[in-house]
This record gives sequence, C-alpha cells and structure tokens, in this order.
Amino acid sequence: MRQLYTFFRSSTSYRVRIALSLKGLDWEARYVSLPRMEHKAADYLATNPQGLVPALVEDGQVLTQSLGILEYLDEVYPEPPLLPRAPLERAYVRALALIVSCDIHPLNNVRVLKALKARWGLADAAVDDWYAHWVAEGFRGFEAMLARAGRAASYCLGDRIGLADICLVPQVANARRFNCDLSPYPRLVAIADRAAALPAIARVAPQTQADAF
Ligand SMILES: N[C@@H](CCC(=O)N[C@@H](CS)C(=O)NCC(=O)O)C(=O)O
Repeated sequence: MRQLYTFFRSSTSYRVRIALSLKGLDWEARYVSLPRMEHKAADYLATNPQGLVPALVEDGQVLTQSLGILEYLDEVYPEPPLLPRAPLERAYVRALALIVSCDIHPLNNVRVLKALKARWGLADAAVDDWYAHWVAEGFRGFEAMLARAGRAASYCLGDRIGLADICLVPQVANARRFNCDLSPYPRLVAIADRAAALPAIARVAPQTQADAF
C-alpha cells in the first residue's frame, strides 16, 4: 500500500490524486493541514524536509514534488499513459504542464501569499490582485498555445487525458476559488471542466476529501 500526504485544497496534492485515480492505484490518505501548519511539524518534516505537500510513500520510499511523482507513476504504471509517445507531442504536453506548475503555481502558493501580507505589508485586496494577475498571465499563454498548436480536442492533446490536463484541473479550481475572471480562456476552461467531470477525477476533487471543510 502507498500513502499520500495530502491537503484537500492543495492543487499539487490534487494533481497526484488525479494521476493515482486515473491509473486505478489505491492509496491511504495522510492528511496534512496547511492552515494548522502541520506541514512544518517535525513528524512531517521527517517525511518531506521541504515541508510542502504532497509526498507519496511507496514501498517505504518517499517521493516529493508533484511533477516528479507524476512522471514516476507514469514510468512504473504506464497504463493509461500520462504522456504521449511522440517527442514533439511530449514536449507540447510538458510545456503546458509547466506553465501551470512553474509559471503560475509557485507565485501564488500559500507561503508567497502569506509573505506578501506579513513581510511586505500588502492588504488583502492587493494580494487577491497579485493572485489574479499571475493566473491571467499564465492562462493567457496557455490559451494561446492551445489555439496555436491546434492539437486540442476533448483535452489538451486530442481525446486522451494527460499531464497537462492533470495540472490544469486543479489550477482552474483554485482560480475559481479566488474569483478570477476566466472568460478570456474558453478553451482551457472547457477542457478543465470536461476533465473534472470524469468519474476518476470527480471522486478525488477537493470537496470529496475527508479533510475538506
Ligand atoms: N513544486 C511543488 C510545490 C508543492 C507546494 O508548494 N505545495 C503547497 C500546496 S499546493 C504547499 O505545501 N504549500 C505550503 C506553503 O506554502 O507553506 C510540487 O509541485 O509538489
């Protein structure tokens, strides 16, 4: 059995829950509350010294960093694949996944938002504006890439769900939670909503998790 250290609202934990679910892999949840700062407690730091969720423990081995975990899962449990075979298609899917995971998420992570308030004295409205700004920057490029590449159908690459969609679904959910205007991005929103409605993804959505409040 594998254990997933997860927080219901964490988009990076949600990525891993989606991948496990799509591949039909079971896991035991180990809930780590970010508001209660459990990710900085000594017992969790012993698992993930970085003090971030998610962490996946499989056969006693600790895996961290959601994209690294997704690639590991895809290598060890190849069906259904999260990446296409053709190198150019793999590069396209990875580029979309990286827009979310490198160019949006790190700028809007909890610790960044908290530091903007506590260390740099930004008011709540300014922090919300910061959040929306980086979502808009990232989604503008994501939407344009979908349009230009012409490779999307039901999902970012044709009709097979994959790595880019797995990163997109949680980011759209979080953007909605922060009331971001998503009207300029009809392609990516349609893809994210279609993916989120799949039973394998719906059953691991934040509000379905036992630690949700
Ligand atoms: N690059 C890491 C980021 C992990 C990460 O930042 N997780 C967030 C939750 S989505 C977290 O633990 N935040 C705690 C904090 O910011 O203090 C990954 O993809 O796994």
